[in-house]
Amino acid sequence: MEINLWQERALNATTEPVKCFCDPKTCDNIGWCLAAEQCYSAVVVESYGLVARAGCISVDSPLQCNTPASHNHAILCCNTVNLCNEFLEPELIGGNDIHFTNDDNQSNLTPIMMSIAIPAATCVLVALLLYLLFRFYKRHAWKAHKYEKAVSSGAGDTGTPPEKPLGNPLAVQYGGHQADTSLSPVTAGDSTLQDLLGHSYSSGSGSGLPFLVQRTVSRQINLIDRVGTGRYGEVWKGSWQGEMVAVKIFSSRDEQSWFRETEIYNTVLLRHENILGFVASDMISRNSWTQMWLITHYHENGSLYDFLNTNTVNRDVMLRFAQSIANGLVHLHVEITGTQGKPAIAHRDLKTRNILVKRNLSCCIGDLGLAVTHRRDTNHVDRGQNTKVGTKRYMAPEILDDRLNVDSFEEFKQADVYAMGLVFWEIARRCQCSTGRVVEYQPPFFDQVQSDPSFEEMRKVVCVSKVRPHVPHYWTNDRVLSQMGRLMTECWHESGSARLTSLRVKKSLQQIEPVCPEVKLKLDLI
Ligand code: C9U
Repeated sequence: MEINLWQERALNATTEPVKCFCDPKTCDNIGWCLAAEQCYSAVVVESYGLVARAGCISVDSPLQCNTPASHNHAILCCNTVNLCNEFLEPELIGGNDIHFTNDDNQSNLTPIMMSIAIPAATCVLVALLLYLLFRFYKRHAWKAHKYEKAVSSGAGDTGTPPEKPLGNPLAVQYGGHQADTSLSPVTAGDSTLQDLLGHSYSSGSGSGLPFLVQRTVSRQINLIDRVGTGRYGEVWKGSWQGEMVAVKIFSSRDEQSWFRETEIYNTVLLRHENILGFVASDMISRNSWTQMWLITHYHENGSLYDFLNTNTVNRDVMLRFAQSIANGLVHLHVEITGTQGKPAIAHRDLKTRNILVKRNLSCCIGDLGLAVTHRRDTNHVDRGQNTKVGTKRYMAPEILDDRLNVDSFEEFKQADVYAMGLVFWEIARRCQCSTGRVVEYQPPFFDQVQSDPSFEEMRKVVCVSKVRPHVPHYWTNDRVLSQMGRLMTECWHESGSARLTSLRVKKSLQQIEPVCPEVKLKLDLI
């Protein structure tokens, strides 16, 4: 006769102490225990969840059989047959929604895992926070270091920059609100920019004011109108103590240009009527980002590009523009020795957008963010750290086909003269002169390449097809226009060494007779 498990257990119950099913943890993984009296099965609510317990009851057990089911534990006991508690299922009061689990390993793991996971996650978070703080600090410290280098390398500095920004940088407000300068240690008093710049000029510093004065001035500026925006950032018309200034706020992608321009203006004495007049340079921290400002004289006529787009010119204005640009370029290109001297500078991004038209209708050259300097005694070409390249449309053939020797300063100057030739062409197209004809403004190679041409596009046009801007035949009908036409062709010669030098261009332009010399005299007085 076959007997089943229950019958076997029932038989055992009469002869031996009852054998109870026991959860492995309590019974060292044996799975059973021998009870003098009772087996139990219980559900207990622990802090980490519900656990099922099973085993043998003794007098000193924390669980006893006669306790009624409650909301935090329930127990059922038996002693009828061996392992009688295996399938007992006690229920908590109101515990229908509570999941009954028998997985002791899992329930024991939960608190262990939590005790590891929470501190680990906290550590990771703290580490991440420290890393971000470190990066933020490093970035600012690095910028500040470069700023100090760029700004304070000029002689005549009145001190080292303080640890905290002077004044309240956040108080420089957009839209014409007055900046809070109450904390500024350097007061500009009733001085005009002219007074301040005149003093710094004679004190032998670079082109700018002493470092702390630059900061003070920049933080007293009200930004009035945005007059330009582009990849470089923004240009604002601003006012300082009632005087107009131009503020270029560099985009973060172009911060190298700000460093370079700040460095050049602060180390080189660059006061010249045909170079955009420098006022101050500043780095302003706002929350988590930094604004880089370059403050210059303001010219209400805007850039030569703006001017030619909306105006035509007569022969005298054309000549005036060309002569002043050549004068500015000569001043950059020449090295002057002595205490008031300057290194030779090549611009590397000459174009109508970087030339400003002054009220007296002469021009001045701005944007020295790419400039390279050269000193004859050491024959050292200093290209700065800027990885930016010039404007492709204005690049000389030797740049486009990568032949330019970057250790040769002469070649940088020749590339500037090529760009100046293109600028002359843009101006001459807008001169009716005595021909009775004038054409709309167009940039160089407008008929060859798209807007924002690629390097390769320009190379094909300028180096492979050897195209140059068209010099119209009707220009030969005018004495000044035809001379201008000849001059520009000599600026954009294929071979850099065959081009005129900027000094030669300047002298050639001086030899062209103005149509109305008295107008020139009047304009010179403005
Ligand atoms: C965008 C080219 N640019 C112009 C100026 C500057 N870049 C600049 C360069 N370095 C430092 C500071 C500024 C600049 N602009 C002016 N004046 C100005 C006046 C009117 C306009 C533009 C510029 N208009 C643009 C077209 N719409 C009407 C107004 N002065 C000095 C430098």
